[in-house]
Amino acid sequence: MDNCIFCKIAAGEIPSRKAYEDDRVLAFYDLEPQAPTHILVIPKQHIAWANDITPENSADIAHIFEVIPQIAKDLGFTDYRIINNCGDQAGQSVKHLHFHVLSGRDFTWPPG
Ligand code: DGP
Repeated sequence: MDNCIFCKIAAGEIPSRKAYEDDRVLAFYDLEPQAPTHILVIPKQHIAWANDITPENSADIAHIFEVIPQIAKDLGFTDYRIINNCGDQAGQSVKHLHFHVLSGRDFTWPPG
């Protein structure tokens, strides 16, 4: 999608530090890490937010949740937090669906 920064990262038009890539999914390190390890996992196809997950595209989202444990295993961590911010009030700043995977420190519950 035009003017989507994460589409441009997925297409290789904007550089990123990749943690994992296949034909449907890209994982790359967040520019503003909130934990010692902070990775963003995105579907390569443009899905704006979690509200746009449908039966037609949900296989790629399921695939993301298969990929995340593989990334954790490859990077050598077992404990992590997965976050999806859906919408402005939830703090979604980039309107391309992404899952934050954070690891390497303690996390509080409930989140702020
Ligand atoms: P959110 O606030 O949930 O929409 O998270 C967006 C995240 O994306 C935020 O933690 C910063 C990160 N980010 C924004 N632009 C870039 C970029 O160009 N490259 C990388 N690696 N991360 C980015």
